[in-house]
Amino acid sequence: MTTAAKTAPASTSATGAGLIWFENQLVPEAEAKVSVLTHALHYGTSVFEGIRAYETARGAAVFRLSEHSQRLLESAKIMGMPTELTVAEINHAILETIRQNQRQACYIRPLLWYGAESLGVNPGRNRTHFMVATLPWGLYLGEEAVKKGAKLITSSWRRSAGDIMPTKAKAGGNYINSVLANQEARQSGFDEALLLDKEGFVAEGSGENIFFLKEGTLYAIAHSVNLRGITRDSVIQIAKWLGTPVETTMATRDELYTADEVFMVGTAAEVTPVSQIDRRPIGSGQAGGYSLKMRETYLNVTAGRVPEFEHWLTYVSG
Ligand code: PPE
Repeated sequence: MTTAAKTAPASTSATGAGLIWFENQLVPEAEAKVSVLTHALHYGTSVFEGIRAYETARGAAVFRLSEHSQRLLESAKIMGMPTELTVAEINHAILETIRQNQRQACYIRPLLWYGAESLGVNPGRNRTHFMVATLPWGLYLGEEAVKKGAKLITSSWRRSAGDIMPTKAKAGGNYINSVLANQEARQSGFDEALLLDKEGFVAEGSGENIFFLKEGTLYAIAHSVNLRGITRDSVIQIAKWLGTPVETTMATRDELYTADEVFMVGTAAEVTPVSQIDRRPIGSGQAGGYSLKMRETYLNVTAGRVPEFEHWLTYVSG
């Protein structure tokens, strides 16, 4: 891989992405272009990751970098999408993109996609392309949701079933389900959608895994059609370290209504308390004390302030 960077001030792009790793070199966002006949644009045949880098006392650090790169390759494997890329090469591209854009904290979006070599559903003749963008993203669900708790509404869209879509793959096409659910929730005045699976059990948010607290035990929604979230895994480990009993469980929506606290987790959402579901207050109807403590602890972990979890950080400057 080469890293022949062309210089471009971040301000030249609308998204603020600045330099983008495109195939195997860094180019200004305006030059990172694809054909309108790109297979992924027509059929959603892409796989992606969402990763965050945080500012620490030792400079920028990527949170759980290799786990994300590994999941990107697993998503490609599920899709039968050929790639020669290794975890080390993906890590390298990500770290180099952060370095060349001189980011302290950012959201990182790697993507593998089928190109414009051929149109038609059969992807047999399409090549797999690779890019990494770094974006200056702040709070995913807004300041108010973080402080006061997010308002959720059960979506009229069910989470795709595992025999209809490969829900463990972070595949572009899967996200039509999330986009529809999120759009419906937002247009109805809520912060986020709660998606049930086709049996009516709680699956996840449009881009977050769900936890609830009841009588001192923290419950993680069991793996079924939800994404195998890396934040979910981090929160389980942090909760155990805090001495909280943790269980995984299936849950119906009414179990969430009567929980003491509910919160959502994800790379973008980090830890976001939930104050209301389907217009019913959760607990006190405010952001819960445990949820806020978990948010604070998670942000301390990502900032490198908790030695027990420092192994989750990859420092950009090495
Ligand atoms: N469920 C879904 C459907 C999902 O998209 C995410 C991440 C999660 C759970 C949490 O997974 P993890 O990030 O590994 O803890 N959602 C990403 C996409 C957000 C977006 O708008 O794009 C994210 O948080 O980066």
